[in-house]
Order: sequence, then C-alpha cells, then structure tokens
Amino acid sequence: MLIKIKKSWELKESEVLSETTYANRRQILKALGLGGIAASTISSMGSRAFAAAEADPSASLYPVPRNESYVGGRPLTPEKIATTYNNFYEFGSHKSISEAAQALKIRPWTVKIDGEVEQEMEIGVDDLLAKMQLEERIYRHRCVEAWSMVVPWSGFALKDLVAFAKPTSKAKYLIMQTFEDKTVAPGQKQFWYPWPYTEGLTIEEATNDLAFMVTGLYGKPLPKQSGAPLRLAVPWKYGFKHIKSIVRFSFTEERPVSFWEKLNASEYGFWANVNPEVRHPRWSQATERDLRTEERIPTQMYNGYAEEVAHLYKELGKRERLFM
Ligand SMILES: Nc1nc2c(c(=O)[nH]1)N[C@H]1C(S)=C(S)[C@@H](COP(=O)(O)O)O[C@H]1N2
Ligand SMILES: [Mo]
Repeated sequence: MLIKIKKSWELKESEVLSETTYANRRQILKALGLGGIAASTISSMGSRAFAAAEADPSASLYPVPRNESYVGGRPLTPEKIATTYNNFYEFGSHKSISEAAQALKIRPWTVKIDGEVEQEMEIGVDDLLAKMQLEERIYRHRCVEAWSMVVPWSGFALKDLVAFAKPTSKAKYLIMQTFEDKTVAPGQKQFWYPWPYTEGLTIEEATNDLAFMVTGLYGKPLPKQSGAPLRLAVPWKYGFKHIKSIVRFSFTEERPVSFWEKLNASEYGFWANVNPEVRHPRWSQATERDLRTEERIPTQMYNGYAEEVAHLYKELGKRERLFM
C-alpha cells in the first residue's frame, strides 16, 4: 500500500503543468488497478457546484481595518483570479475546485484545541472570532509550484490564538488539521493520500508576528475554496504550509510529519521556507509566475520577509536551513 502511495504521488506537480501529464496520471492509476475509482472520483467533482450558498454569519465583521505595516510590493492579484485558481486537494487535484468547494458546510464549525495545553477545549468559530482582534494584511503568497499572488487577507495574529490556547512549557510545535468528510470532499475518497491534511509550525514560528490566521479575503468572509472559515498564512513559506479549513490545533513536544511530507519528504519538507537558491528536485525556484500579469519575476529569499523571520533559522544547520 505504501509503495502505491508514493507512485501516484510523483505526479502532483506534473498534473498541474499540463493535461498530457494529467492523462499520464490516469494511466498510472489504471496500472495500479485504481483507474475505476479515480474516474468516478473525478466525475463526481463539480456536481455540487450549486449547493445552497448559506449566509455567512461573520459577514457583518468585514471589512476590517487594514494594518498598513504589511505591503504587497506589487499590485494586488484580482479577486476573481485568486478565488478561482486554487489548490485544495480535498476537492480535486487541479486548480478549478472553486465550485466543488461550495459543498463544504462552514457552520456550525467547531475548533478543537488539544495536546500540551493547560486545558483542552472546543470553541465555535464565531466565538473565537469574537475574542480576536481582526485586521487586514496584504501578503505575498508563493506556491512551491512557482506561481504567486498578492492578496488582502483578513484575520488575526496566530500568536493571539496561541496565547488563548495556553500551551504548557512542553509544547514545541503547533499542528493544525483540516476537516475530514468524504461526503463533501471527494478528494478524500482518494485513499492513497494521508488525509486529513495537516501542517505544523514550531512555536517560535507560530508566535512570529507574520503568522496569520486568515478568516477573510478582499474585505469579505473567506470563500470556501480559499479555506473558510479558518486558514493559515505564513507568507515566508511555500503555499502548501497555508493549511485550509482548520478544525484542530494540537500542541506537541514532537515534530509532526505533515501531509505533503508524508507523501514525499524529499520534495516537501517541514521548513518549506521560500528560497530561490534551492531547487525543487524537479524544477528551479529562482523565479515565479505572477498570477496577475502571467509574467515571471525573481523569487525573493523568504519571499521577501527575511527581515521578519531569518533570525528564526540561525540555529539550524546549513542543510536544514536551506532545505525547502
Ligand atoms: N487543506 C488543504 N489546505 C491547503 C491545500 C490543500 O490541498 N488542502 N493546498 C495548499 C497549497 S499547495 C496552496 S498553494 C494554498 C493555495 O491557497 P489558495 O487556493 O487560496 O491560493 O493552499 C494550501 N492549503
Ligand atoms: Mo501550493
């Protein structure tokens, strides 16, 4: 089973690059005897496109005041592009998942806080929002696949959530976990992926000023395809660290192994800091495609946030520091 997981995995990036390689992936699934499953999963995607658009009870909170200390450095990506070109494997391993994602029910939405905390708890997302100071920040977003955008996220500092959770002195890492529900997320029927999606940060990263819990986008509640109702933004790291639709925050002593790292540790490491000098094993990270202009621009060290975060990695060995 594990061997099969690795094989199907090697296709992730190529799928994105062209239809031809996408077809190639189907051939491999077929060879593994999984062709039937894959075909039915693919055809069910999008069928829930027009699920009732229930009103978001947090709508009246937006827009929130902009924190001017975070600037994009280049023009914003149009909302239409940022909300229709997405990565959210729960709804399909391609970019056009925005309609399929409407099947996700985002209320009631309960978040669990557990592990190394003074007291484990569950809290409804609207109660959590009421406790947090919301603001807007313009952040650059750099996907490991070498495309990028500049967007106005609304939300609150992750360090405020950490403070609210009261981790014990044993807590060294924060693990976040996405919802799990095969009935709304057809991608989760693809059993060769290690669902649920998880991501992790060190406590120092999670309490860095830049680490942001996103709850809104372009002055409105976060769209489902973007990871409603709660999603992470750590703009100095590759996009896959920006876990969507979070239901659980666990504090641990041990470093977690996240979704992509389980699938392919040599390509999607724990640190995942944006670094133009370190190639992905299959392509250069020196430049990126801006979604607004479709032009290639140079990639910056830590995605341009070195001043804020480089100190976090001083103690790491050279190989670890550079490893994406
Ligand atoms: N749960 C979950 N979170 C996820 C992903 C995913 O597939 N599932 N994809 C990640 C990747 S690779 C990127 S680049 C960003 C994309 O966010 P966007 O669709 O808002 O641009 O979400 C990240 N968060
Ligand atoms: Mo990504």
